[in-house]
Amino acid sequence: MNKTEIAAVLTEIGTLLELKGENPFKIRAYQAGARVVESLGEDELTQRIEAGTLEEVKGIGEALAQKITELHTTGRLEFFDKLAQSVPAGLIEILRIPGIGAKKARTLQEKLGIDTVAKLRAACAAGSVAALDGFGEKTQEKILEGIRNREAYDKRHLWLTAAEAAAPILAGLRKLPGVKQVESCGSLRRRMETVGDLDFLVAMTDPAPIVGWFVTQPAVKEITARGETKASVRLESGLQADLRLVPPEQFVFTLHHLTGSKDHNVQMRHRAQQRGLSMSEWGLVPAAGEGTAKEKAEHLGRKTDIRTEEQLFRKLGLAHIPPELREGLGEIEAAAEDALPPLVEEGDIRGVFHNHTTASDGHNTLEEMTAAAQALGLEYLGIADHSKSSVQARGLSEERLVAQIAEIGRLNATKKFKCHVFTGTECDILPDGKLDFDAGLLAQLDYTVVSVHSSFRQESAVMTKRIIRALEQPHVTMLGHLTGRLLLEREAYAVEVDKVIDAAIANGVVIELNANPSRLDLDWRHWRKAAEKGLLTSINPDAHGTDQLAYHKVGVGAARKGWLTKDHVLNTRPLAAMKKWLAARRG
Ligand code: DGT
Ligand code: CA
Ligand code: CA
Ligand code: ZN
Repeated sequence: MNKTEIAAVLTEIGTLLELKGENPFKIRAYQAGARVVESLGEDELTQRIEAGTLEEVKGIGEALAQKITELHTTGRLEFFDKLAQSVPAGLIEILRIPGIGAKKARTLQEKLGIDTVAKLRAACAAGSVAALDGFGEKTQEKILEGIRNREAYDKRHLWLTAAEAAAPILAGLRKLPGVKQVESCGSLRRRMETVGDLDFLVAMTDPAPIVGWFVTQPAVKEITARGETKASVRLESGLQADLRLVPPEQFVFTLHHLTGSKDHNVQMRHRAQQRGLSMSEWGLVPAAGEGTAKEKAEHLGRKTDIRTEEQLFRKLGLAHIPPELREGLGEIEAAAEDALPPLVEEGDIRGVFHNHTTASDGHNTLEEMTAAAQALGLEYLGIADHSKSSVQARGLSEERLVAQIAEIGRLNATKKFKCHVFTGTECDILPDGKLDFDAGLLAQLDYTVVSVHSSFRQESAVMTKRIIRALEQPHVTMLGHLTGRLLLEREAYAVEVDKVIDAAIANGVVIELNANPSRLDLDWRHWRKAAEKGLLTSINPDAHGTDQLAYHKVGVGAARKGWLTKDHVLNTRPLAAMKKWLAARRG
């Protein structure tokens, strides 16, 4: 962590201690410590930590020095994590509302029993906050406004929504005169499932016209900050966007820094330090010698021979780490051993399973879907309309499914499309783990996806048994959206994911990576381990219309975050191999 981050943690420790009514001297020690750290030079801090002379600084005792060192080197502090856990999460959230410090938060809790933002909003609406000593009407109004703003600003956005908002801005920036390189960094570049804000980076020779162009884009609703080489705006959707402008020779360093993640950056800086280097958004410079990292970088300036991220990683003895893997989850260790996997790519996808038509709740007919899949260059399209128990989705009865199998057979026979259509179903897993269709019918299909669409509130053990029972039935090819989560809308249902993964492997069942941008289920965080155990996935768009077939590209991003290679993904197989695989699976 850098000094600003460390100071912020120390300040927060002070606030949490105050909230808990701890000894005022202790509280003040942290608050003062934060100010001292902030006043140190970044390099001085690093040097003192390395030399063990932090305690010589006035205002930093032994305990504080230890904590600062832990934060600086590991980016974490156990003491802080435990302290934060001991305070109700709602109270910590309340503290983040402007105008509420520890003292006010304690009063609210003691007098009105308020320990969540929701309770605080209700109390403000009822006027009981204004009636408290030391609050009043004005404070109450300010708190309400703070809550409303936080709700708007805190909202995260689906990756695809953010990517679509970024695309025209990226394209526009690339066309401006004097612009050398443009990239969107941050969580968008790392393909996180949700994005907090956009981070644009531009290498240029003249900043003025670029900032001017950025803040006057049609999608911009409000300019929140504007400087010579940076600007921040809020777009109509509520999404915020930052712009940073740097000289061309600095681009690669800022690109890496702004791509993150924070954890990855902390580990990279640590690796640089071990090599006597200081790594920052300014450059990669020798740690020794006079001057700040920024000054040194400017001094070295154009003499640096590092122009690409490849070269930057190589300088630290690392293979190139794709942005998707930069989460501080072992990618640096793997890159050091040249053991990063060759990640699956969009172009590897040969066809897509789990798609709906107007027969159930899709918006397009079988032929429209097939034409669209072909236009995307896909060799095959797997249809999987809902089964009869999903009444709200117009699930197919046995008769209608049999008719659809015949219809698909006729379509394939006409050879009207080069794209082959596989027959399938998205068959409900009933609350007891039985399937909505019997084995005889499933045996007539090319493939079967089984999914949970009801009784979401079952206890975890019941849900887990239910799903595993379904996986043990004959003719089950894939498990659909394992956890049922809808990003930013609905939590996953309670289920023991690891047990389900083991059961899928044991039964030769594929677990889908549902590529709908609101699902991305199973989550990327599970895939590395699951694939190592031998689990196979299929990246399924779950398209309910022709415009959603390309969702598989969003899924590829999540698969890459999960360290998956082409071999881990079933639908990278060409048509002939796919037919063979499905036939063998059917037995
Ligand atoms: P988001 O926007 O919440 O979805 O996530 P990010 O990763 O895009 O985070 P953001 O926009 O706050 O910052 C972009 C990147 O810049 C972040 O991934 C790492 C780097 N960065 C920003 N602030 C800090 C910081 O205080 N310390 C460190 N080490 N890196 C930072
Ligand atoms: Ca961001
Ligand atoms: Ca940002
Ligand atoms: Zn479904």
